[in-house]
Amino acid sequence: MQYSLFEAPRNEASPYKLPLSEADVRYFPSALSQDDADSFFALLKNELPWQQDTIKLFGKSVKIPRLQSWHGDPECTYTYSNLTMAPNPWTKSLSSIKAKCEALCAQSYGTRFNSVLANWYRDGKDSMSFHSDDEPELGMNPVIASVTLGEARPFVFKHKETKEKYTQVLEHGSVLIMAGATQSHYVHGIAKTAKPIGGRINLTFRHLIQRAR
Ligand SMILES: O=C(O)CCC(=O)C(=O)O
Repeated sequence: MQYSLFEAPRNEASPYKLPLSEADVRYFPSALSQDDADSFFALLKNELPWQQDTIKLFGKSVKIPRLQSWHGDPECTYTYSNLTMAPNPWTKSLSSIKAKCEALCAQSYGTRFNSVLANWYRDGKDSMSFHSDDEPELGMNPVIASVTLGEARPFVFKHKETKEKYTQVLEHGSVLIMAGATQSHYVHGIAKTAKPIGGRINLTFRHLIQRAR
């Protein structure tokens, strides 16, 4: 059977493979049921210790345009843009969503996640600038599972050389899995919008490699 972009199968077992060259990105629109997605959104919004971190950009300290919370196994300290984050412990909801993401990854990648970056986009003014998830502690060709709860937002991929862009709207209860050479060839981000929109929680589950000290 053939599906157009807007009729992609909405069942968790059959992801939509994004048409990106030199990348492996799979989108599961309804990975979580509507009820689970609604209750995880309400729970995480209240239970995570959200904070607005400051990063160094061109030598200047700037507040990032969103709130975030880093969680993981005790050894999973993470550094990006000169910001070092010690992990908060797993909560019951985060562990349960992690298990769901691992199940989606089981057949193709067998990835076990040991950490998650939670992002809270309060409204359309909050955003994430273009970047790749290519920190050394993620290793070569990392598998990253990205969960959306709340307001749907366009997620844009931009090829590092051709500058070609591709947009996938990430919906409430969806999971996007980025794998293979995706991070080597693309940057990704979430743009600001002037539209009056609601809040969105994004969870990016990662596997950090522990290096010998
Ligand atoms: O909110 C999103 O979907 C993007 C999150 C992201 O790119 C990241 O945490 O590295």
